[in-house]
Amino acid sequence: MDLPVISTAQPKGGCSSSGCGSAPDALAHLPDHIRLKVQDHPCYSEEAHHYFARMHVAVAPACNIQCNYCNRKYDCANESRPGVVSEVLGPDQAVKKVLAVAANIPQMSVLGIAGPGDPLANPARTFETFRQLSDKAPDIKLCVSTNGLRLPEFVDEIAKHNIDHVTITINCLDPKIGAKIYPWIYWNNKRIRGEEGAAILIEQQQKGLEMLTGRGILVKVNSVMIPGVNDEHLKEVSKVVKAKGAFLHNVMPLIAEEEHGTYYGIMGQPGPTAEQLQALQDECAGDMSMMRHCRQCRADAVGLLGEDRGAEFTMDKIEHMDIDYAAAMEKRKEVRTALVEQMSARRGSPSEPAMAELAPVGTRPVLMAVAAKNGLVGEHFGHAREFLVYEAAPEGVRFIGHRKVDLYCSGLDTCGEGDVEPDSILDRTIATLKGCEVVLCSKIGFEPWGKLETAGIAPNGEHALEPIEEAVAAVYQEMLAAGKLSAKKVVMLKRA
Ligand code: CLF
Ligand code: SF4
Repeated sequence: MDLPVISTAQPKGGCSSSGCGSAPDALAHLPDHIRLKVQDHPCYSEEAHHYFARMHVAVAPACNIQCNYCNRKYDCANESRPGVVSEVLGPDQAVKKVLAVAANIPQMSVLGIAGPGDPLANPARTFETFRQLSDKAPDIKLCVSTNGLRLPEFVDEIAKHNIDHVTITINCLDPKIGAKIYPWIYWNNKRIRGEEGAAILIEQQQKGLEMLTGRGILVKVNSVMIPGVNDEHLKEVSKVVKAKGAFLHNVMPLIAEEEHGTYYGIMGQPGPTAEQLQALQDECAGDMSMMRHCRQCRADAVGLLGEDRGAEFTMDKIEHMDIDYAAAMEKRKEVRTALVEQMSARRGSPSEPAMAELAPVGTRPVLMAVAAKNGLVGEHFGHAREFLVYEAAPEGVRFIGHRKVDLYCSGLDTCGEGDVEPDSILDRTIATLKGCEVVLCSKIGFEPWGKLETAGIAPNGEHALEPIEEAVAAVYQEMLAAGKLSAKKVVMLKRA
């Protein structure tokens, strides 16, 4: 039976995305040369991740340490989630793939090497890939992620290839804690276990961090939050790495399922709940900028964060692509310039009201989930594979994180009608959105609308194609006007 689809509002004006004090220009305080480096890096700038894509090439199979959250069958869990395996490429294949992707996805601004093992445990493969790319595709930013064990040794090489962004995974500063995370490291041709191995790793990581920041290379620190092991300690880590010049701290949740075959998975070590993760990120944020939009992507990811277009660029497809990279670079330049202008136009809208106008001080905050596309409320509820969660409060709108869901609907227009997947998918989505009071999307079907309402989550399609922060701020003000923000709502978050 065809059920009516609840229509959405047409795009409309209003205050800018940064309006209502919602998304202050987080890069505004930076010197120009740093802002230029991060404004189109989807990991280093939260704003940029709505517009610019990254890709990884899996050229680095070996690793020189063992983490208790890692199973070597899978990608490096420091920079990707366990459970997915990448096809390892040689440098020539990797370069071919990067050029093909860059020509086809002009908004792809960054090439990262992040696994499937540790890039600096595979220096020849890693640096040959970077060497060729800095020569053939100088318009692509180069990025590397490492456990840091061999970092001091390769700082010169990193600088030589113009690699301006380095991620070090630092889970602790204390070897006693380190011994609970790293059973061994491989160092000077020997396996070194326990606290002794952890102490060497920590020393190398800190030394590498200081050497990189000393040369003006931007460093992001990733930390895996392991409840009961390093969660309290990560506040100290945040302080120390900031003092040493790290640009950003990314606290990621431990993912440990028994089926991944990792030590923590088998031992039943729990990961943090969404509430625990947010609380720790907020505590660390007092000291430095926090990354909250990490998708723990795989070592061969392609596309915007949260999407994976890898299947379009398998080696057999690339073999048949004829790439004119000089022409592609022209096109890339046009597209990327237009995107930067679009971002800056949205930030500078004259309609931006003062922060204090969003709601009277003391008004309770509200969590809202957004089915997003390109920085807009642009996705149908049933087509969303993830929802971005924002908190609206009197002082503005801030991004909190994302929650992954299964695809509810595969139809192009029906969005939850006709070809509806089993109710269980919708029930799981609703459970995942627990704590959110509103879900914003471009379109939603009658059935999910009713179920969301019953679960106490108000569906809202009235702000379709508006910039996200603007839409969230508008809904918050509508709730205020309707008297819905006076009562205290107890928000319980569950792990997404
Ligand atoms: Fe890749 Fe990492 Fe560079 Fe980004 S990913 S090497 S800094 S280009 Fe980004 Fe992916 Fe999170 Fe990494 S979302 S896992 S932080
Ligand atoms: Fe696994 Fe990465 Fe740790 Fe190496 S550094 S053991 S690949 S998670």
